[in-house]
Amino acid sequence: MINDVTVTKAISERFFEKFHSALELDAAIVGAGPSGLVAAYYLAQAGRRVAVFESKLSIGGGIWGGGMLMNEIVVQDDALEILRDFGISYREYGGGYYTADAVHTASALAYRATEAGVIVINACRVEDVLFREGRVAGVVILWTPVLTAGLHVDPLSVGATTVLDATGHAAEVVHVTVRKMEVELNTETGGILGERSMWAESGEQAVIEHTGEVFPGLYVAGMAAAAVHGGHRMGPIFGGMLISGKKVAGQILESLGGADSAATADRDAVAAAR
Ligand code: 48F
Repeated sequence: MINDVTVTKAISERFFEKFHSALELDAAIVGAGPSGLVAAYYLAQAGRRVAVFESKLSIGGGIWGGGMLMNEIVVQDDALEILRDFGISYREYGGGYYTADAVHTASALAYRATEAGVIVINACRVEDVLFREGRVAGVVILWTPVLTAGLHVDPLSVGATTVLDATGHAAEVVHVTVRKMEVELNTETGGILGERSMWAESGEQAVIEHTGEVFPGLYVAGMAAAAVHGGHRMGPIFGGMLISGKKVAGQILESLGGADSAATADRDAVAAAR
C-alpha cells in the first residue's frame, strides 16, 4: 500500500536534510557545467563540503548538445586523465584528439560528482553574493521558476569560505559582484575584459591559465575564466574546461588548508558500508 502523504514526507524530509547541509560550505560552486562539476568532484573527494547551484533543471551545461547539436565532444590528450578519473569512455580520433559521447560525458560527470558527496541544488539561480570584510563569503539563491514567473519573493543565503563562478560565458557571479560592490578584480585591467571571438587554440590555453581567484573568496573556472580575463571562445572542445575545473579545485583546496582527512575517512566509511 502506498501512502501519498508518506511520499510527501519522505521527499521533504530528505530534501531539507540535503539543503541544510548545503548552507555552510567550504565551496559554493555556481553552475553545473563541465568545469563546475569537475571542480566539485575533486573538492568532495578531498573531503570538502561542496554544493553546486544550477539555474536549470538539468545539469551538464553546454555538454549535452556537443557542437551544433551533434552530441559528440572533442577532448585533447592532456585531459584524458580526468576522463579516466570519471570513468568516461572515449575514442581516439587521431592527431591528439579524442571524442566522447556528450550524453555519456554529462551523465558520468553528474554521477561521479554526486557519488563523491557533492550536493546539487538544481533549478536554483545564484543572483547575488554575500560580501563580508572585503571578501566574497557566500551566495544568494532563489528558485529559477520564481524568477521566470517574475514573482516578488526574497531570496535566501548560503555561507561559503570560497565561491566558484562556473557559470560559463555569462560569468554571472563576477558580474554581480563588480556591479554591486565596485570591486577591483585580479585581471589585466582590474575589470571584466569580456570574451573574445572563436579561436580554440588560444582559448583553451587562456582558460587554464586564467583559472583562479579574481577577488578574495571568488574564483573563476571554465568559460567564465575566459569571459572575465578576455580569452577567446573555443567551441565544443572540452579539455580546457575539464583541466580548469581540476585546477581550481586544487587552488581552492590549498586556500582551505588542504584535504579534510576526517571527512574523507567518514565518506570512505559510508561508501564501504553501501
Ligand atoms: O556553460 P557551461 O557548460 O560552463 P563551463 O563549465 O563550460 C563551457 C562549455 O560548456 C562550452 C564551451 C566549451 O568549449 O564553450 O560552453 O564553463 O555551464 C554553465 C552552467 O551555469 C549555469 C548554466 O545554466 C549552465 O548549466 N548558470 C549560469 N548562470 C547561473 C547558473 C546562475 N546565476 N546561477 C546558477 N547557475
